[in-house]
Amino acid sequence: MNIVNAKNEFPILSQKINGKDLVYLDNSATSQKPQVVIDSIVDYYTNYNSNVHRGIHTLAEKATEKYEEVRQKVADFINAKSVNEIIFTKGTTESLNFLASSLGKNFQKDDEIILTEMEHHSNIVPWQFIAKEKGLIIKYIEVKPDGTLDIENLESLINKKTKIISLIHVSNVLGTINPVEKIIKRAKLINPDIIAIVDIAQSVPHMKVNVQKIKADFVVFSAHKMLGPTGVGVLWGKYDLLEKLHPFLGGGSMIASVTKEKTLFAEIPQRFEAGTPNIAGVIGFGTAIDYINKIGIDEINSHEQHLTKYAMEQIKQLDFIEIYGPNERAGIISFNIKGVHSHDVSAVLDNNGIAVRSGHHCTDILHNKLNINSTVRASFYLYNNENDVEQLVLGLKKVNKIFK
Ligand code: 7TS
Repeated sequence: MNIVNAKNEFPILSQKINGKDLVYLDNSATSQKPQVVIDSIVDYYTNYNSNVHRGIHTLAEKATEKYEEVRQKVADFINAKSVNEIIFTKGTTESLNFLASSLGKNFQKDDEIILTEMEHHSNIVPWQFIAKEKGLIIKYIEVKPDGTLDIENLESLINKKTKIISLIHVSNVLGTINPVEKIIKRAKLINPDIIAIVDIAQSVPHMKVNVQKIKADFVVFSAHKMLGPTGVGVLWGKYDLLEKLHPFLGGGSMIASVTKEKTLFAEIPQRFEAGTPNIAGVIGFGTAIDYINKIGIDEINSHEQHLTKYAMEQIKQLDFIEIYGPNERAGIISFNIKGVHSHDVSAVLDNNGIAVRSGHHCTDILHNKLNINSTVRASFYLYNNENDVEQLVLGLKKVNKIFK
């Protein structure tokens, strides 16, 4: 499969917005879906719609087989040791709520949790819930003005009371690629019992992520950011740690037996997938992984690196723009046009067919730290090309002219 022609395989991208060819640069919010992903969802509903893990009729067996095949695809994609380490959730947000709520059950007053100032709200709010309930202390690894993490004094944040370090791999705002492996190694040197959680929602769609290599105990991510449907996410955990987790949701499918007095749980991963899951979504997610594998994740990464450099070179020359984040970055550029609100920038770009996101991107703490109210964010994926970058730059010049 050829990355240069990839755009043709995403039907949504061929339309015009406000009379202009759509330039979709809001990939960090959600990615577009290739025709094959859409087709696989339609195929499920048209030809074998059925519930999973219960019926023994033909359709139910086919649906179960297709659903379970995806678990193996996910395991292979992130290099999990076993297919039983893959739990399907609704998304990164649910995966993190699950972890905070279940791991938090065993924490005592004054136990500590380490986060970073660049976390998405989904990796902050669930920890604040459990911290309030249990009297825990949350500490933050600070963000430096250049948009990288200040890990020089990491050791001073960690002690024997630290239970969790939960951090983002790639910032969904700054594109910073955090040295998670190094951070986790150093944290565990001080306290080997620390559980390390890595939010790979912004990294795994765009670069090879090997959960063994980054030394994570758990990782979380969402299908919709990697060409898959909304409403599907993953929680991966080391099997021995999953065995110690209390289920987040109770109900059908997650039990071995239920009496009036008590419930015996099913084996993992079923134990953690109560109720009818998003079967069509999981099947579509499997097709998305196949699509990424066909192009090759390294190919996708180098294509995005090229586009990002191309865009940075041109945007840096616009003296009315302030860019945030480090030079070495993933395919995300957040910026402001001096004196213009990000929503106004985004609205004028939209008039020109260009979709970017404006606002705080669910990262209030990061924006406060950088002393900015909001940013405009352009984020790339495999189907973007140099023409998209050129349109963006032209659009920005137009915005500046209007507001000057
Ligand atoms: N973590 C990261 C790094 C993210 O980028 C997002 C979504 C989440 C967690 C939450 O994922 P969800 O699928 O549960 O919503 N990020 C964005 C964004 O940047 N703009 O819209 C969604």
